[in-house]
Amino acid sequence: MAKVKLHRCPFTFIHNDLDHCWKVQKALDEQGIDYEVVTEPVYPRGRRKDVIRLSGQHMLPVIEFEDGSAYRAESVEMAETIAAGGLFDQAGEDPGASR
Ligand SMILES: N[C@@H](CCC(=O)N[C@@H](CS)C(=O)NCC(=O)O)C(=O)O
Repeated sequence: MAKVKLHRCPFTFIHNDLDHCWKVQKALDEQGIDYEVVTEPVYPRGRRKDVIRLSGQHMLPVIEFEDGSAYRAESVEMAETIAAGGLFDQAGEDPGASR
């Protein structure tokens, strides 16, 4: 299976569902999806240049596919999509479509 990049906040030590990035990371783990973590700066948000380039907005988490496309939605929806096995259906989609 293709590897994805999880662009997430730097608070990687928080392992509970109050953290939006962890929620999505946990879903990737549970599905056995191979991923690389890319930690993004907290402030200023304008420093998240890759995130903005990929998804047209600055919120995290964002998943980057090998084809350079990205997936960003509310973290709950992202986690549900991943849990349902639908992550790779999002590749090549407009990342703003479900924001
Ligand atoms: N409601 C959003 C919240 C996402 C969110 O707040 N993500 C944090 C990182 S865990 C973030 O990007 N914070 C920086 C900011 O608010 O600019 C979701 O569930 O996806």
